[in-house]
Amino acid sequence: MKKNILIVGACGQIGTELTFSLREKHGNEAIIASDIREGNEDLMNSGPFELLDAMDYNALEEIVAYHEIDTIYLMAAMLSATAERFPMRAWNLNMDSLFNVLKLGKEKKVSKIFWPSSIAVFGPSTPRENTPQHTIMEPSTVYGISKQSGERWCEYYHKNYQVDVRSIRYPGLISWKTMPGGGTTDYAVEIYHKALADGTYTCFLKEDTELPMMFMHDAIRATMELMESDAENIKIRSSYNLAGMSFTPAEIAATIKNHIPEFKIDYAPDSRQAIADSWPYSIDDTEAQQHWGWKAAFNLEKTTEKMLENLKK
Ligand code: AKB
Repeated sequence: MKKNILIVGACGQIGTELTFSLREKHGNEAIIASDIREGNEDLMNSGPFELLDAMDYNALEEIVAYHEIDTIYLMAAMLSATAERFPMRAWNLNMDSLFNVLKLGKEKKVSKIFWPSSIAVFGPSTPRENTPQHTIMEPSTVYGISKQSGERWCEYYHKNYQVDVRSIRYPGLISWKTMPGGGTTDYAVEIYHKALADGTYTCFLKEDTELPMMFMHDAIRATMELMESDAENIKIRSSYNLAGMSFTPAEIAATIKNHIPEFKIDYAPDSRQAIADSWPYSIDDTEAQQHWGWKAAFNLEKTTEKMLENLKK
């Protein structure tokens, strides 16, 4: 029986930590990491790795057959800020890679798929406080449009072809092992690096821009819990709202100051401000709690403590 897991986009911010966590749980050899380029030394040395362009269906199909893959986590994507600069490239990457894995699901070449969505599926007309699971969704970014379309396709493949695809709308993710790249929420990682290296940070969002965020440890746990849940618990096949914490740049700066009193922040908002202004302040994740028992563990204070502690090392 096939039992191995393939992570596509394993060298990115989420992929790296997901690879380590799945390897810890299932053993190194059962988790095949893949990406368009090689990752950091720890990742490359911890188990099997394949160079793979997620848009190349034949290469993907070959790896799935060769490694006897049962489950795919598709983590490759172009994020919000970069996608605004390269709209068609973002659309092609984000959609083609999803269609490739959904096709493998439809043809029963894999039995389970994880695909990440984002709070970017919401737009300026969405209620911004405690944004519900089902609400107005008129995303105004290329990334958001691709994620919203992806959600509709996931639900469609589940309903019409019984593909077991599961998804989470990730908020901004905060991690210390791998840097994010090309997102609007990236400031919430950069700020810790700069606070430790220089004692100052110039933020590309305004001080009062509140956004939903989550510590990576919680995000990985949520992803694994969702994937381990019995299929009958997964009642939403588009994507689940998921909440961790919400804060502004001024609030994260204040928690850093508790550890580094001389830390200074200033603000120089750029084009990412408009993207942030179109997203929710906070998320209602009642369905994730009720359907598969989700509960976040990290607040801003705990996140800051862990980030500074690990980055110092
Ligand atoms: C981004 O900022 O683009 C991502 C996201 C919220 O999906 N971190």
